[in-house]
Amino acid sequence: MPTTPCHAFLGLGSNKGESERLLAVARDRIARIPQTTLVAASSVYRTQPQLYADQPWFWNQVVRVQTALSPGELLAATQTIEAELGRNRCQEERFGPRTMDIDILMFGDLQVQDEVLTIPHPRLVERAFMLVPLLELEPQAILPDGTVLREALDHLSYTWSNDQIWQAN
Ligand code: PH2
Ligand code: MG
Ligand code: MG
Repeated sequence: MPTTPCHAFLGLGSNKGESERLLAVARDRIARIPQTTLVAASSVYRTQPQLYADQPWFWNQVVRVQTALSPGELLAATQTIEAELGRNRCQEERFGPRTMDIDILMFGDLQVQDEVLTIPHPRLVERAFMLVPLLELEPQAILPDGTVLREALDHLSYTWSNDQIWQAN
């Protein structure tokens, strides 16, 4: 059965190594994923670390891709890129510093929940560092369950100035 290409949003994050260059390399590799086109990229944001505060600030960005891959295939491709950019999951702390994290934030209107993948990203609505760049690309973004992402962002306690994002939790 032919698959209709889907728009997906990927969240990129780095706070270890040459993060700005690593973001550029990641975008380049994403653009080369088979059956996938990189359609747009948000600005790059400097963001206060969340979940585990005692680590360097992150560089975050969201990109929009059009892909004919399945969510699982797209995940495999992004995990390959993470590994090529020096990520070693066995040696890192959960939520701690990493050279490159690529998360599938949304995948068309799909909802996925299995052992390896949850779509939309389970912490998307709580994280200004994902919502601000995503809304830059798609101001009217709505989750499959009807959540209006602009409203989700309005409920967070965060500050954003000069492309720097602080969040109070
Ligand atoms: N990623 C995490 C944990 N905390 N904080 C910011 N600001 N940006 C991130 O990308 C990030 C984080 C785990 O993936
Ligand atoms: Mg991840
Ligand atoms: Mg992440």
